[in-house]
Amino acid sequence: MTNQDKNSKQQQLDQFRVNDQDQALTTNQGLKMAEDEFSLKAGERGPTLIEDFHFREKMTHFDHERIPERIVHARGEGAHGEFELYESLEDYTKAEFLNDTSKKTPVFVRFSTVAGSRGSGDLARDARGFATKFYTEQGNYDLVGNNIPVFFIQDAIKFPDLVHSVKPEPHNEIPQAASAHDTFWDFVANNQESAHMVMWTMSDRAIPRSLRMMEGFGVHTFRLINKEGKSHFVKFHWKPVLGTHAVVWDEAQKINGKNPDFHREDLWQSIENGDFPEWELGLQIIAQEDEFKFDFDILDPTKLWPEEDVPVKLVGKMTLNRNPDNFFAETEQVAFHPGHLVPGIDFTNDPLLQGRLFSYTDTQLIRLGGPNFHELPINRPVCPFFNNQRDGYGRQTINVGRVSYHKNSLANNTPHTTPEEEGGFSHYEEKIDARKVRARSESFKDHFSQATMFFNSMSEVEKKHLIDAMSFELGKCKEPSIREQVVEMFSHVHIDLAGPVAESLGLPVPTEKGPYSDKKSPALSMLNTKMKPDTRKVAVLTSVHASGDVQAVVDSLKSAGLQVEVVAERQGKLDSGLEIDQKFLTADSVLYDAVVAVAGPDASNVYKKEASTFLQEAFDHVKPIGSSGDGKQLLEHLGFTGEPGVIDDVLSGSFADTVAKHRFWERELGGESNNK
Ligand code: HDE
Repeated sequence: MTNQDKNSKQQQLDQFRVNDQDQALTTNQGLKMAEDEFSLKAGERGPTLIEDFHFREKMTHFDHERIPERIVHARGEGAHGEFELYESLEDYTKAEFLNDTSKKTPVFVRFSTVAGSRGSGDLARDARGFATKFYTEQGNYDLVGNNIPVFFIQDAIKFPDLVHSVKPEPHNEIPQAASAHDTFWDFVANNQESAHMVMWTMSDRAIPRSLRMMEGFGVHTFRLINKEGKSHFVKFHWKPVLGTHAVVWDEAQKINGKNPDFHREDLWQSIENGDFPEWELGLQIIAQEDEFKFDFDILDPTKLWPEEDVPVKLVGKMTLNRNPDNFFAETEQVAFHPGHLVPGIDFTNDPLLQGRLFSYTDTQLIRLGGPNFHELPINRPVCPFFNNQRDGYGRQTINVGRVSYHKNSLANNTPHTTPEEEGGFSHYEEKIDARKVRARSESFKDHFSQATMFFNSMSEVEKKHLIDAMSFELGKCKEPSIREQVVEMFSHVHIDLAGPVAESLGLPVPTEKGPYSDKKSPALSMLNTKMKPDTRKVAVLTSVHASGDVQAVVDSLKSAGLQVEVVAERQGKLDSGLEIDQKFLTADSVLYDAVVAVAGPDASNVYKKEASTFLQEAFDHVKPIGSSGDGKQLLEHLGFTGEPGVIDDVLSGSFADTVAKHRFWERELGGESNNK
């Protein structure tokens, strides 16, 4: 890629990228060293000498390599990309990156789980962070969102309580990256504003198939401000081009063991393969004068705006097309802040958002060690920045001159402010006439209606998964009173949820608290998402010496846009000369979207045993299953033939269409629920 093809952020980062290959090893002072394997000693068998500056520098640097992990969202992965706008939004906002369709804005995105530590597994049942830094020519704009459109609490002052409850319990630091424990559910039952978000975290949304297949939400209501100073309320959405898909819970738990980097690797590999992840940016807009036209308060972060009532307008597309060069320098040091704004976007009085505006800078000060984190390459704006801030740990800018104050005459009163009409940021002048109180608005007090709407909007299988998830989580709680309180609480959401959960816990079914709202929002069901086969991963099972045209199967699946791995008893090559990608020992059905059996009765006993286990598990996880040639006999033997999503001959017809359907839930619903 020539320098001109690179966007402004990549050109800027190039100045900091260093390639050590073929270079002489030096100390940090640039001194070439003749030896790097032996410390300086008094005699070959004697003590190490303190004058060994090379040893001391190397060891000291190593000792200081770690910084505190993020208190929440510690485990994450990032990627670079670009954002393109479909149409000018100047009627709503003066933000230039949302006005000019000819501009591509560089972005850096970091995805994360919330509760687990940096080294925890990717498939924890949890919300996912979805934070985007737009490097605009007017400064950095950060959209620091989640894959769930609502939040557990309504006021930021409760965030430390929420996080203390969900993090591993303080006496024994158990469990890691899981909400299935007493303190979390104690918090839920005693802070019932969490009801709606808990519905989402107990749903399949909390165990995504891929980071590329999940939605993103800004959560809070923000404002868009146009050139005339007119304000509209807005909610931000990211809609994945591949649709929104999840794995099933049994699979999630197994993936965490088989490949705890499942999401991280999937993101990395897709970008390396050129299958660039894409999302469309969506806006829901409410006119200023319609603020009070809804049956919920639009400033309440535990409420969403049903898409059927306030449509999502798709306004642009983000493509992630480059992996970081260095995880620490980029993904670990990136510092997001919902208060990083550009003119044309502003806050509302959502009390959760207001508190976040304090927390994010504060946390970077401890995490990144001082106030100069904006100078780190990943955090630098692509536009110039000047002010009178000076000094502090790790300062890199060499500010010349003697003036570092405003107002001044010695530097002609510069750096100068910029009037609003010329692009200077100025806050939206909202009229406030209020008493100073510690209180919550009456309009925030309905905690259950939208939780009920979420439940009503789920398909039968999604409802079953919700019931199973709550039964699992509460089943892991040790205190009987917590189980009882939660079941009682969710009887306010729906008896069809609380009832089966109570039964599975062996508790009396609570009394019905209806009438329950019958409102539905079909957009909330993941069954109404896009179904595409692209980049879905298929395991082709075969045996080293077996007959069967594995090559033809691989070619046909690949030509349909699927990713294919050949799995056999050992690595190396098949008799036909085809490369084997995985052996049964290193592969597992939970790591694939679909499975195709090719070898038949002439295959080895190892194949027959391993392939049967593989296929059985894929079948239980209601995945598409196929065969080719003699492989059909194995499916017959397992009793799968004729079942939904099971295709005898993947070479005739399009197996990709079957894979696109993701799962065949009717197979699951035909069986018995674990609760019975
Ligand atoms: Fe965060 N959150 N948060 N949060 N959050 C952090 O900032 C906080 C909330 C979100 O990839 C921290 O740099 C408070 C909602 C993401 O680097 C911290 C409150 C949403 C990330 C913090 C919230 C988020 C964070 C920890 C309640 C969705 C990861 C490290 C008022 C809209 C960003 C850091 C990354 C990270 C505070 C609630 C999203 C401590 C006080 C709601 C995606 O500052």
